[in-house]
Parts: sequence; C-alpha cells; structure tokens
Amino acid sequence: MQDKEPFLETLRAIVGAPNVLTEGDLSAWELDWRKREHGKALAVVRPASTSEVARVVQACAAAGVSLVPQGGNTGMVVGSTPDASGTQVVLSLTRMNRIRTMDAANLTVTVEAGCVLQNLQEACEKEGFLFPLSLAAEGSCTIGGNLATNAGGTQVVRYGNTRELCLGLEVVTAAGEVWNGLSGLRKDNTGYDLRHLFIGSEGTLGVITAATLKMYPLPKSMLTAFASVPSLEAAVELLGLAQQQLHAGLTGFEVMGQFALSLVRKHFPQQNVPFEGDDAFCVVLEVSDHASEAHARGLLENLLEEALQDGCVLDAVVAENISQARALWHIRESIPLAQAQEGLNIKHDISVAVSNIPDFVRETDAQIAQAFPGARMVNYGHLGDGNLHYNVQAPEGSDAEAFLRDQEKPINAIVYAQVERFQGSISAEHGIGTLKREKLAQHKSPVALGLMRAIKLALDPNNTMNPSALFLP
Ligand code: FAD
Ligand code: 2HG
Ligand code: ZN
Repeated sequence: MQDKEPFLETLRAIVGAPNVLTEGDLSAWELDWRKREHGKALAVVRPASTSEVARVVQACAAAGVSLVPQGGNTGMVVGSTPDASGTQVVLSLTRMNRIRTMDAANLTVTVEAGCVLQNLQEACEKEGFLFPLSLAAEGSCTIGGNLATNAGGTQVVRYGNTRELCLGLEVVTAAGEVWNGLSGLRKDNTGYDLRHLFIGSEGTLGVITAATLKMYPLPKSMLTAFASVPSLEAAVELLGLAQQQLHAGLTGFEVMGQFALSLVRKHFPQQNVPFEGDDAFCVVLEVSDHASEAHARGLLENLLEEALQDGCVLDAVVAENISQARALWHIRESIPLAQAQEGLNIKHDISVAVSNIPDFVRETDAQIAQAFPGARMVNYGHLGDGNLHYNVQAPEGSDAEAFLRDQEKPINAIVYAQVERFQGSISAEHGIGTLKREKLAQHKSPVALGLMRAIKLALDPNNTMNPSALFLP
C-alpha cells in the first residue's frame, strides 16, 4: 500500500481513533505466547460491536488488506499474530466482551467473542450453572479464540471439546456480511451445519463475533484426587476403572510425567507437589456428583481403594476442600508455565487411541533418547482423551534457541512418524496456525486437503482472512 493514511482514516472513522493502534509497543498483539515469532502489524484494530467488525472487514476487503482475528493471543501455534510484512491488520476482539443473554430453561448463554473464558465461567456459576470448558489460559483466552481453535482442556473427557459446547454462532463473513446463526436449538437439521465450518477454522473463514453455548446444572460436589502410578499402563488401567465406576461422574483425568512435575517444583517452589520420587507418573482426577459430597467421596474412595489393591495406584491424596482441590489442579495447570520458564521448547500436541499411549511413549522416548542424548521429555496431558503434550526441552544447560533451530525438525520427524504409525493426530487440540502448516500438508490426506482448500476458496475467495494460517502458500 503506497499511502496507508486514507485506509487508516477509514478504520478510525469506524472504531474511533484510540482503537486503531499503529505506534508504540504492539508486542502484546504482534508476539505469540510462546515467543516463537514477532510479526509486524499494519494496525491493531479494536472494534466494539458486530457492525463495527463488519465495517472493518468491508474496509479491509475494499483495500485488499488481509486481517488476523485475535482474542487473548494465547494460542500455541503462532496463528493469532501478523506476519512480518507490516501489511496485515490485527483484528482484536477483546472489547466485545459482553454476556448478551442467559436462558436458564434452555441451559444456554449467548456471549460475545472477546469475553474471557474465566469471566464466562464465573457468570454462569453465579447463576447456578456450569460452563465446563476449562484450561490453564482461562484467565486470558477468549470464547472466540476457544471456538476458532476448538479448544479442548481438562474437562473434555465428560463434556467434549468447545465444538460440543456450541449451539449457535454469529459470524462476520470475509465479504463483511453478518450471519446470525445464534440459535439455541439442540435439533436443527436444515442443511449444512455452518457453525461447524467456523469452529476450528482458526480465523481463516470469517470472524466469530458471538456464540450461543451450552450450560450445565452446577454439580453439588466436585472432588479432586492426585495419585502416583507406577507406569503409563497403570494410568490407563486406572482410567478404565474410573470410567467403569464413575461413568459421567468422571469429569477430569490428567497425567503428568515426573520431569514435568519437577519443572513445577523448580520454578514454582511455593506449590506443594506431592509424591516427589521415582514414581513414573502422577494423575489428577476429578469426580462431579449431583447427589452430595458424601456420595462423591464414597465413590472416589472406593475407586482409589480398589486401584491401590490392584497396584495401579501407589499412593493418593484426596482434596479436603475447594482450596486444596484448586491447589492440586494448579500443579497440573502450571506445567506449561514452568516449561516456558525453563526456556524455549518443542511442543507436540498429539493424540492416539488411549490404549496406544504407553507404547507410543515408550517407543518414541527410546528413539529420541538415542538420537538426541540429554533431551528432556516433558510428558503430560489429557489422558482421558488420548491427548498427550509430548514436549521436548533442550538438554540441561544447553542453548535452547540453538537446540530448537537445529533439532526441532529431526525431533518432529521422529514424533510425527510415530503418530502416523499409531494412526494419531499431529494436533489434537491446539490447531495448525502457521507453525504446523508444513506438517498438515505432509500428514493430511490429499483428498481432505483438497476439500479444505475448496471450502476456503468458497468462503474467502480473496484469501484475506488469516491467510498465513493452516495452508502453505
Ligand atoms: P488467540 O490465541 O487469540 O487465537 C487463536 C486462533 O483463533 C487464531 O488463529 C486466531 O486468528 C483465531 N481467532 C481468535 N479469535 C477469533 C474470532 N473471534 N474469530 C475468528 N478467529 C479467531 N488449548 C487447548 O485446546 N487446551 C488446553 O488445555 C490449553 N491450555 C493452554 C494453556 C496455556 C497456559 C496456554 C497459553 C494456552 C493453552 N491452550 C490450550 C491454547 C489456546 O488454544 C487456548 O488458550 C485458546 O483456545 C486460545 O484462545 P485465544 O482467545 O487466546 O485465541
Ligand atoms: C495444557 O494442556 C495446554 O496444559 C498446553 O494444552 C500444553 O504447553 C503445552 O504443551
Ligand atoms: Zn492441553
């Protein structure tokens, strides 16, 4: 663009001059959470309403400017920040943060895309409802970002991914039209279910401006246990027992390797991480119950007793109250932050069948240990969903930046070959962004990729919506 000023003036006229940022430190919008890429925006634009979003998108389309929708910028795959060209607009949705309506009888809540997840959880809880999506970034990630990435988190084992929690969407299309699909209907078979195209599309098909989401009655009691287990096989056995005995009452089942926990001990020593020692893995599990706390405690104690007798649990603690439960969950949720404190790292957000997790880890660990002596395996994740964060930290004391530069590709090659061998996914919950585009091209079938490109072309023919994400140029 020769002269940016007239275009910027148009944007200022739509959202107000203070909401078009072009100068000063824009790293909050230009640098991704993992500090992998620092882009350069033509402008950061902060609309306050759906009609402002529509007009901004129209102005961008008319000027041939592409845009990158952004929520809390907590994504893990460099998908919410601009490229380095200085030609892309970052469309930040964070001013659109209202909860529009709550329908208690229909068990639905309609919320704007920029609403922070934790604010929605708290608003629902105040009215006696549960909004079950839960993840460590919940204090800053937004509903729009959760939907655009189809975020998973720690309650998927019971409530499903964000997709399962969404009944309707409001979207501004690439042409700047508003699609009002904010239905709270649980049954609606009237042709293609468009909402599912936008969920998980990572901002490449349109801008999500609002959503109608499911709520659940708040359980009477939620109990958390932290158990040490001798192996991943034992963790899988415990999961099976828990599913058998608790059914839908099992609302969380997370696994953590000892090295991952040791990073929490090192970087957050104030956290009291139980079971320091050689036990291979620890598990956090949660039971939700609609009868009473005594009933829930009985169920959990029976389960742990049987597991201790079987030998699939070595030791366990059960939280006595909410603050203890929060502290146990906090240990699990601190692992990505502890990893970030330890330094740049290589992440793999993989899924395989739960039954294959132990073999996947044993074989892949062995291959990496042989090829990259000293590489430290940070293994943890959502075992109940077959989703592991199979992460690799540079050898102790080494230059993490150099490790990433030189070893990320060969390490990825080992891990993703294993994912193929076990017929898994190269991205279970974080999406593709720009970081995994090459991997998507390598691991997705040509037919699936062709269909994806056809959808992109139909909905965004000029390739202005987050053009760097998902597809290689
Ligand atoms: P952003 O990072 O801003 O954007 C993510 C993507 O969505 C980008 O492609 C962006 O263009 C697009 N987007 C954002 N808003 C919109 C919109 N309104 N319309 C269209 N497109 C949009 N993910 C999980 O799945 N499970 C976890 O357990 C989990 N834990 C995490 C823990 C930590 C500590 C961190 C930092 C991240 C974690 N994440 C997890 C990753 C991340 O995907 C989620 O935090 C969240 O879903 C991203 O929301 P956001 O608002 O920050 O989106
Ligand atoms: C989690 O489950 C997140 O904590 C982050 O998905 C995973 O940092 C990671 O690799
Ligand atoms: Zn995760």
